[in-house]
Amino acid sequence: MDFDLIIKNATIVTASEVLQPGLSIGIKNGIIVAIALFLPVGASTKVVDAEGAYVTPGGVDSHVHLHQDNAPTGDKWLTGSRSALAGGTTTILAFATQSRTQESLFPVVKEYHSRADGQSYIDYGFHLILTKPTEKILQHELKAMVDQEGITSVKLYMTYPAMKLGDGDMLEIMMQARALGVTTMIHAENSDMIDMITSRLLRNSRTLPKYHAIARPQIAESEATNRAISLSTLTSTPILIVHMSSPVAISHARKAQSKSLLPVHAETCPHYLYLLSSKLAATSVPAALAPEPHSPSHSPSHGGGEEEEEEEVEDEWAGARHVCAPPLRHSTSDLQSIWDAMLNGTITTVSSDHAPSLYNSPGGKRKPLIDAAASQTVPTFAQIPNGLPGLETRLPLLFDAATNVDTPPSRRLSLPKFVELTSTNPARLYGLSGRKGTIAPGFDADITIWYPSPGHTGVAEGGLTITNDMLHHSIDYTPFEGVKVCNWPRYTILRGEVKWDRDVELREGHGRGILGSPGDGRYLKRGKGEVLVGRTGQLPPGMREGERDEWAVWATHD
Ligand code: DUC
Ligand code: ZN
Ligand code: ZN
Repeated sequence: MDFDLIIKNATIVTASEVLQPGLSIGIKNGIIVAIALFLPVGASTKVVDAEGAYVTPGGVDSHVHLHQDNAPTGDKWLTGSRSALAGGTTTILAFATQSRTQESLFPVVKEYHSRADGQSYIDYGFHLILTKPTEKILQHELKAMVDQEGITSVKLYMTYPAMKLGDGDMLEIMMQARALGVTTMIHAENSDMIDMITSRLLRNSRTLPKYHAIARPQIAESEATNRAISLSTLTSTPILIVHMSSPVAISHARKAQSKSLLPVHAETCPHYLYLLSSKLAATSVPAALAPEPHSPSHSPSHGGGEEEEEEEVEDEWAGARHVCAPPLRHSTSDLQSIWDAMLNGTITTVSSDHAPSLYNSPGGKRKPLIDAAASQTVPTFAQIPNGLPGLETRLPLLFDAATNVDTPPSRRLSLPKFVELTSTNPARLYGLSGRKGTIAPGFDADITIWYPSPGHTGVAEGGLTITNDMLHHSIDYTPFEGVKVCNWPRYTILRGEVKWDRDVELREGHGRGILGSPGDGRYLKRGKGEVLVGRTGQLPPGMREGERDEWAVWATHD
């Protein structure tokens, strides 16, 4: 048998180890079939020489919003998946959302398939956002989603009028999710706290983007996280709390994990590791991003240091570009607590939560300004669409933490930890074990290759500075503009084929470096996630043995 592709001289990184340098990976029909010190090159075998490079599993980004109702949709499947590919990611899980008027999930999923069909450069799957869990959905359709569609995860919102669920609905969904082995993701923020603060801020003319962070304080995240954990404890349902940003909220997850009452998983995102809420107070933008009637005035930017001065224009709405929920937090010690939680194992997965809006567009982050001008009202932070772009920058930012010698120890990931958080764990948590998330025989040959030595990689000595120009999404900014990283994937390989080569020039219509095409990505029917089942037969804390029979009536029967 000739291999289709051999990656030779590889230093393979898995979630458990960095393997000895010099191994070859043999790939046939898109699958890794052999790993050995020597593999024979056949007449038709292509060879990639990974001498000096780290070879990691393709990224799995398990929290992405593309072409979604009820969410910013600045990127659709084509541009979003292209951007992911260029950043080393080979699998994305995006959301299909039920609207409150839809009583059945089948048309929802059909619609979202039609949006993604033939558009994705990389493999993909869906989570379902449940906004109206009817009896029919809970008793029949969720199971059909698992069996027929391979959709084995749901997201529940504790905030936002169009999506928010009460505790009763959450409990009913959790009971069913436990029975079906469905992974339950939760957006945990207390909506009443947010609404109360927001209306009082607005009444007092605190309307600028910077008030967004004040309106969504850490206690709103912490209360909802604690409540979600209580609901999951009562129902013995494992949960996964998404986009965690606050130390106190994380401490609730850690406490639940360490008492091992039941599995509570936690996700964070690069923006909660790197960016502070002071970004929301920005009052100028680079001239190139200036909204129309403004004219350039003054002031150099202070992005990265030695680069030439870039003209900026005043724009009191500039901070809107950093509006996301939960919001960016206040202090470097907040950021450090997220790093600590990754390093001590509380946080088990890092996604991008790519949910972008254009800045400079009527439907985007400046929408409140544009609407207000038309209606002669005051624009407010509460009208800014939430969410940031981040699909393409997720892996380079975290790979930097794993390989940059200048990274302080408190923010240093090991290479196996990098792989675990960005690929292996998300694959396992969402039912892709055995196919995605590691480099081993039998797995899809989804592989990212990083050449760290200067001169070997296309990455300039000393690293590179992230700019929006170099990215492949369709968004007019990146929140990481000016951030330096020491490396970037040179190759991204999807099921055995090189689909991204950083050194390749622009292909008309695709963007620089892109070798793949929309439609290369396959829909993934997923199995059940390895979130572990909750306690079986163990009473929730505080219940007495004498109550066991009664507990069994509601906890184990329909
Ligand atoms: N929740 C998300 O999951 N993403 C973007 C914004 C939000 O509120
Ligand atoms: Zn969310
Ligand atoms: Zn999200």
